[in-house]
Amino acid sequence: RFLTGQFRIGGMTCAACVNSVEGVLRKVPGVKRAVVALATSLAEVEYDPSIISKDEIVVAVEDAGFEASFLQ
Ligand code: 9UX
Repeated sequence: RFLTGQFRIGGMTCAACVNSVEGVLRKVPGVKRAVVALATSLAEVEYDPSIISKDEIVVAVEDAGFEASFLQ
């Protein structure tokens, strides 16, 4: 049973940032799918809430040097 969360990502200034945020997210245990859009600063993350919480996803992005907040 997966959930899909939308996150606002801050601090992405070039296309390589998108790749690095996606790479971080896809390596997080419990994340099944992550798509990041530079133009909108949005990330859509499909995750297993029995393995990881939305707050832990936020922390993983922030540990990589970006800002993140859960939208819905
Ligand atoms: Mo671009 Mo982002 O030169 O972390 S990769 S600004």
